[in-house]
Amino acid sequence: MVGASFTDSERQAYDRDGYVVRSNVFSSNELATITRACEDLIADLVADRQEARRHRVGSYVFDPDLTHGTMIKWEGDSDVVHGIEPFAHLCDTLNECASDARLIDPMRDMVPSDTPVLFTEKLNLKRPEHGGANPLHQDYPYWVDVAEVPEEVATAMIFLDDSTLANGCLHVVPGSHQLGKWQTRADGDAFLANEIDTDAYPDVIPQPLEASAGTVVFFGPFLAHTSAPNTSARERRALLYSYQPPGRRHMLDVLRRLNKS
Ligand SMILES: O=C(O)CCC(=O)C(=O)O
Repeated sequence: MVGASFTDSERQAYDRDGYVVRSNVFSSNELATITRACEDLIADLVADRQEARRHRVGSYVFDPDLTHGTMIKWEGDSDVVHGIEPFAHLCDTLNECASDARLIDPMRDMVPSDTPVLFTEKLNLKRPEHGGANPLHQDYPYWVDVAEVPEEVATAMIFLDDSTLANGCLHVVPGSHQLGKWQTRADGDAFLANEIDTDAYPDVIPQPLEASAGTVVFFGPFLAHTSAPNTSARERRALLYSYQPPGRRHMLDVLRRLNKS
């Protein structure tokens, strides 16, 4: 499969469940190249960190690296990186990956444009025995006031490693997108207010979505999803490319504005 739009059954799955899973999209050789680029980028960013300015917001610890135009997320107070966002402007290999037909073709079925472009990119590391949880959330609330039309942003998540229950695989709530925006938390700061208020949904049990390396999961902004900490000795790295129609601001524009203020 070179690129390939959604098949009829994938389209039905996307409408019904809010996500589509494609296995074996990237070969092990491709993953090796991409993973090397990720690790080199992280090593460079961390080596360059002169003055860490960490802010605990919601369930995350953010460190805005305005020189490079990325947000470094740390695992609490440790020196372990949870992830970075955005990154495409920092690495040719990872930027080229974003325009791969295997991501763009399905995106045409998820984003109202024949030429979807990036809104943001996340590299989530979930390191062995350190990688923290991603609380139950929809992407939509995080993007309100950031994306120009947050309901028109969709994501392709590439698994760089086999992801299992032990190393913190993604969990999803099939069909959750059909309810629109879910009730969010009101017991913390403005960032915590993006997370789903799980007390309001006591019967909801997210389903594990174990995936082999090279799998891509495509999902929209209203899919409720979460992942557990990595308690294993194995890496669980993933790239999340989020797309929108062209002509709208990118996350980098938001960070650059922060830099000026
Ligand atoms: O990496 C994961 O398991 C979850 C990623 C996610 O939901 C996010 O970064 O918004």
